[in-house]
Amino acid sequence: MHQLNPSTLTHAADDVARPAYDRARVRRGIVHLGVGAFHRAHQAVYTDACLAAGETDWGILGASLRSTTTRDCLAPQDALYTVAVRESDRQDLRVVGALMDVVAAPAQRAELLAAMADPATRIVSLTVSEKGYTADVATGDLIADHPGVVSDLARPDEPSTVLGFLAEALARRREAGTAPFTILSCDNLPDNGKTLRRALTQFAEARDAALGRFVADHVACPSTMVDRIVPATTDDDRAAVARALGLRDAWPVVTEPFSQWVVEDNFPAGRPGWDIGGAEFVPDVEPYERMKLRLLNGAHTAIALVSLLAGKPTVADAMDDATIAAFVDRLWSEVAPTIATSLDTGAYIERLRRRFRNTALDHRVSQIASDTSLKLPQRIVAPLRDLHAQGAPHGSLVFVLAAWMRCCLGRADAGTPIELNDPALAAWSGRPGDPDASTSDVVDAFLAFETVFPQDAVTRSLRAPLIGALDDIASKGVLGAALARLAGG
Ligand code: CS2
Repeated sequence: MHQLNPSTLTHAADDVARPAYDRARVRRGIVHLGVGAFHRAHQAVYTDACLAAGETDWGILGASLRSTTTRDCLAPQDALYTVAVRESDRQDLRVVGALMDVVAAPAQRAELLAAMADPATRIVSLTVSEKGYTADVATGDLIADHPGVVSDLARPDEPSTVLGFLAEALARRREAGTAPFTILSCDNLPDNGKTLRRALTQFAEARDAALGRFVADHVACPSTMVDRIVPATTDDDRAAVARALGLRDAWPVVTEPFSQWVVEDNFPAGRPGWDIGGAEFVPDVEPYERMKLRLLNGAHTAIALVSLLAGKPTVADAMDDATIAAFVDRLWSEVAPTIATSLDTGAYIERLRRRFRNTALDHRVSQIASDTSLKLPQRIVAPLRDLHAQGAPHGSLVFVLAAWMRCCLGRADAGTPIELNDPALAAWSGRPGDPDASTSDVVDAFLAFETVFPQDAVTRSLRAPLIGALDDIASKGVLGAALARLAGG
């Protein structure tokens, strides 16, 4: 079987959608940092629609900041790849051409910086996950003692962090009299544009006061809400895509039919007409972002933690369990009142139920559980604090925090080990390690973890309910404890 590339594309199965535009005429206008599956199933697809509609200025250079895998897989394919859209038994394939090339820093650091400094680049977009911002996710404050930040401030022309690359490229543009690029954060952070802007300004100021002012005065960081469920690609996916495509694709991406992108329209250097592909441009993203972070991502985190303890491997498996499904319903009904009333949360939740039950996606709960300590503040703790302030019920959110603590202790209900991929948790020195520690000691230790919990009276008020929930999970198992709570009203 041939490998997918521009010259073999004619051998692809007839029903596969493919770039109907001349890729040779497309110039690079976007550099994307963090060229993982999510970017390729989301922003690149919207950009592909613009290119198909005749735009030629917005080709994407994708960059991985650490791994070389995406570059190595996509280089022989001239950066072409397949998006497989799945629901029930249906799979629709589309070959996307918007990605022009992929580089992998640090080996190609000079090339990446040159592309970012090039006046043709007018947007730098990011999907680098919560930890890529080297900032406190709740406040946007730079983590000044982060080893990557310290090293990038000491050697600004050899950056390794996202902020280091952005600051160095902006410094070069400023020096050359080139207008700055717009920076578009596409990660699930609250106020992602503002959070990025705050951390970047602080980083630039620490590097050089004039650069700090330049960022503060001239760099636009619009906020966005991005949404599409994109599980990590597996070898089975590769094989299934190859069978249907008629070509080998080293790294296809698999996703659901649903896709949403709400973007704050603030692009002083210009932008593609992403609305052609279905994006919505609005003056204020905040209500959409809050609805998505709290209802979709919050439920995802809840499902992931409960399911790790209960031994359910995927989101669809979890939703098939009556107790977990009822627990998620309870969580949604508690959290919905914290969302602006102008949005139809009922319809949104109804659609989430369907999306989460998509059995054609192998969405592993372990994937969602990665970096949980950086996800809890905006997904669980923030709505909990809003509900607490209103005196409204928030027991399901407390239960999620107890389930997280139980997962951190390292054993599922069946006694099997749970390994969380969470570097911020691993780096935290206060993590309880004594197997004989009492529940109250365990809860006290976690409540002192400042990455997750603001150190104040609201956090202290969680102590007793958390001890109750954690004891309950230990004695009844997570599903038994959840069921008892659901029955208790
Ligand atoms: C998930 C998200 O892994 C996670 O934390 O909650 O990746 C989620 O699938 C996307 O935000 C959906 O748009």
